[in-house]
Amino acid sequence: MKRFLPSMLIAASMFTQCAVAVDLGAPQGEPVNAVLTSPPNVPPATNRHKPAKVIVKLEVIEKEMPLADGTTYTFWTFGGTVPGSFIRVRQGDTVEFHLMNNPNNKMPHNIDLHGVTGPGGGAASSFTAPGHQSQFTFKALNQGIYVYHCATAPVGMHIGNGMYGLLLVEPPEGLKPVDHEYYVMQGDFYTVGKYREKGHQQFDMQKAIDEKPTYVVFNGSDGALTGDHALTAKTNQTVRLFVGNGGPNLVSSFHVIGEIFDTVRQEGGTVEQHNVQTTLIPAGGAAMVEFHTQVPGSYVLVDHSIFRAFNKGALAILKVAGPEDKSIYSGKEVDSTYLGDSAVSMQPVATAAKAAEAGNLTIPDQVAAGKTLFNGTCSACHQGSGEGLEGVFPPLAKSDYVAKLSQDDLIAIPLNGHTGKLTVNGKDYDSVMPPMSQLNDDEIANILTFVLNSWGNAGGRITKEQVAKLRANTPRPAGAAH
Ligand code: HEC
Ligand SMILES: [Cu+2]
Repeated sequence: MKRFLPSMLIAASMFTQCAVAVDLGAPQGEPVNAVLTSPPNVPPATNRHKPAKVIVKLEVIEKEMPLADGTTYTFWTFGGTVPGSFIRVRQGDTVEFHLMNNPNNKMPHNIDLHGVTGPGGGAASSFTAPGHQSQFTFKALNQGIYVYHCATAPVGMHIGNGMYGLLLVEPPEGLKPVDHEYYVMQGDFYTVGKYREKGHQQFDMQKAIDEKPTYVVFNGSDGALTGDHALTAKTNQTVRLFVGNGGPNLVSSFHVIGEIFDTVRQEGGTVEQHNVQTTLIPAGGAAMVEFHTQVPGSYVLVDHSIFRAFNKGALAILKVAGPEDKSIYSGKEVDSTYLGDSAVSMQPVATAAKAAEAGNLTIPDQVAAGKTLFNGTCSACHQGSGEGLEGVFPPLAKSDYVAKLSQDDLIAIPLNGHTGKLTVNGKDYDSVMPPMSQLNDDEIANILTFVLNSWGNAGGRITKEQVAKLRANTPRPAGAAH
């Protein structure tokens, strides 16, 4: 065995040598137009066995899109999406690249493709003013999964506004066929307003320089891959994720809760690593991960720097459908601990935000939005039914304690927390409710309006102005968020 190992190592290193930069010769046959796809879709395999000339046409579009429900942002995009269009070629292909800068855009842009061998990865040859286009050609010498991004000054701002995507250079023999391929890319965003603050948000340069993102998300927005937009698969299938990290600042500790990666091509390289729980994806890097699905249910994709998942948006869902396999897992859907409010549609929150902006927010709007938010935050303790847990978490349903409180004292509970004795419906509680001041003014207003109008409580309404006033006039306990 001892004598056998070194020869295995030599064989492995010979293999990797064959797999690095190679010129497979001149393109053959008719030029091919590359199929570009929007995330989370991946173009089909090239299924080619000879190098070709591949034409890629990518348009830069500056556009307003949602960053969260009720929150918009002016993204700068490659192909109209964040991340940008997925590009798939084969090792040895000669790529004729056309970059168009939409005439309605305000900024010049260019592209640096990490799969290009040449100064700037194409950046210098692709600098393009609005209403113009540029063209350059490169040969894809190395296989792998590569990030591309804009590299126009200020580079951080262009990347921070969503200008990145993935380029797959298939090995000459192609990738092993799988049942599903998906395109997932993490990015950090910096806004003047707080996380989930409603309305149009501006880029915050100082937060970006300080590397203190407001949002860390997959595929360009909070909830881009949750609810109705979740990724899907069936049991007994193989899933391959192309996972990129656009940054601009953060490194991703990419993890799928409840799955183990059978195979990871770490950093997008050629060496395969097996049986991985969490893979590190650098800013400006990518990985290919593969796993086999056995047990049905919801699998949560996260950046395991976990506050980013639950408080900044870095959370996506893969729904696996199929029959239970009790020999592998006893059953029961992933609980709300891991899903939070992403298990439900956030549409009511967006509806309420729109109504508030238009100046016609109704109590039913607030109740619907508040219910959604309650289920992601308060329900962990007070339960979805509002009944609480006897002796531990007091009920909010028909609470005689809530009924006695002034509106300001009620607002103060989620805003500043509560400690010490209180009696609800004849039962004593002496515990701690942590301040939930990371919630915005409108979120607290909507949650409390929902509580007041649910489960037999007396009704009433809390406005975001009331919450804002109390926030300004009362101190947060030490350690609480703003
Ligand atoms: C981590 C668990 C936890 C979470 C989450 C939580 N609470 Fe509480 N809540 C408590 C506890 C414990 C008390 C009692 C505190 C005490 O004994 O001083 C309490 C008390 C209350 C009370 C007053 C008592 C009553 O039942 O009428 C209200 C109102 C309330 N919480 C509202 C909320 C709202 C709204 C949210 C969500 C924004 C929330 N809580 C989230 C644990 C929690
Ligand atoms: Cu740009």
